[in-house]
Amino acid sequence: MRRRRLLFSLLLAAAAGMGTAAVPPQPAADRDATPLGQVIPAPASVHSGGDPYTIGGRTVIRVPGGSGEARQVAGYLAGLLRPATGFALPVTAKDGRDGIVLRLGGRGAKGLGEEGYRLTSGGRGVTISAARPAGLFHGVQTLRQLLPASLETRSAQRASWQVAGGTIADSPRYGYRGAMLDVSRHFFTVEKVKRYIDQLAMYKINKLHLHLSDDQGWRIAMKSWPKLATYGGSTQVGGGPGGYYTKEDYREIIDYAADRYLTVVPEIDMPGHTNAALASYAELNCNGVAPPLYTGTQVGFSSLCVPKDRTYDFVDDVIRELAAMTPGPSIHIGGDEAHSTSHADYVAFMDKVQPVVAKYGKKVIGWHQLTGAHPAKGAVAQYWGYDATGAAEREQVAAAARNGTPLILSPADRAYLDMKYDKNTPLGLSWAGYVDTKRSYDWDPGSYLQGAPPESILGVEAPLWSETLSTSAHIEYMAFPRLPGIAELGWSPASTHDWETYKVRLAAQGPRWDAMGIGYYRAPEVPWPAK
Ligand code: NGO
Repeated sequence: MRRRRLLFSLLLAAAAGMGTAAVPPQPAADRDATPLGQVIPAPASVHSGGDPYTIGGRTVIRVPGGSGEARQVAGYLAGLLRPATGFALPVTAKDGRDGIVLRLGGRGAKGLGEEGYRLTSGGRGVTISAARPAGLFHGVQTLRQLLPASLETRSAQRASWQVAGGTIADSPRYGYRGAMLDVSRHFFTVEKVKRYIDQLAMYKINKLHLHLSDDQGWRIAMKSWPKLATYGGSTQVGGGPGGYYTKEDYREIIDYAADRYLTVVPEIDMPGHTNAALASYAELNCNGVAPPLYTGTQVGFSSLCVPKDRTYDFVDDVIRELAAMTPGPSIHIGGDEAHSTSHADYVAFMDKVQPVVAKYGKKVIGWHQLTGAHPAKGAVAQYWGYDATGAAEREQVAAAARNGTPLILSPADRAYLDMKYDKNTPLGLSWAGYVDTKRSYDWDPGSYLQGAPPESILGVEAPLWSETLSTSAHIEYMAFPRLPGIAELGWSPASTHDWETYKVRLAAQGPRWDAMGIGYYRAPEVPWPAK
């Protein structure tokens, strides 16, 4: 009898051991539900209380009424939850109060706007309500962060999939919350861009600005000027093979972004930063001679030939083709660092080019140097100055804002993700100084640019220039942990702004990034949990 019992317990122990191998023990941090509101960006309003909801094997995802877009968000949510939980989580159009409910429209959605949502969690389930599918999607990102970090592991995990009880009502401070990727200095494949889009969507970024052309490479196929991509895109910084997006590739990026509620803003930088185009077509040069391709990192040496008519055939063709393949409302025409273009030529060029963008049904965005010309009605300027930017230049931008040119803020010593964190950062640049994680977060877009009315600020954008970056690992090391801070400045009300509490929420993202394979920089000013 005793022997049999011993055998039985030995067998049990062996089985438990096997179980441990297949399903790792639950990490300590996973045992308590994440406090409601412990997410990035900070929600506009949080009321904690009541029972938590635990996602289990019988949980269903409900899309009452089941509009196509809401169903798609439900499918996305199921895709996030199934691998790590191991639950079936069927999506159903049947209404009910239990499980996870994604509810579009109705009373619960009042006052939430285009992107807002309300998340209510209690013993029987979690309901996300929104007026528009984008709101449901953002609510899903909040729900995701309320679940244990091991959710991000792509294989079954043992954890308590608990969502704290209470209500979040949330909508963004700004409509423009962007991230820019420079795919010109180094080319990034469609897969790499998609990976970044997934990361941006987690933090409710809603614009992906693609810097598609520069001295070192032209990255988008143009039927009317084919050599731009095939020749102008054939190299990159350091001399590698470069690359470009076919129209199908570009479409794929746009669709992938749209499924995550990001709009693509394509940029063709003009009249400077154009060596790749000038090298591809001799006729674009004032002297009729094509310069060689360029693989260095200097700026300000190239210019389209402003007096030449052929230049405007080129601009018209490029904008026409780009507008036709871009569903978003805006085209970015660059306009920065035109050091090889006289001021008079710069103004003349912008006077001719902005109407072309309008002719093809798009709105102009330009770097803030555009405010030194005549910004067209409806044009938007993107401010990328920094603390050392002169008062006259700042005032020129502020005056334009007062005169009706809205602004996107990307101060280089705050929002540029390519600036080194400190002197030891192995990647990145430092012309605007070092930008540590606190500095990157600790400013207010509403009052940042003196003299610019708060209502002229459309939002913020975090540019990532790629002179020194060529892999996804490089992108992620520079973007994390700074990107979530810029995302929060774009989304959260100013009243939530507080470094001391933000850094705690930021630290809680670390294990999530570990689970996702994001090699982030462990900024010393953030209290990361031990690995
Ligand atoms: C500047 C410059 C870019 C560089 C970047 C590097 C702008 C708008 N123009 O920003 O060409 O790549 O700095 O930080």
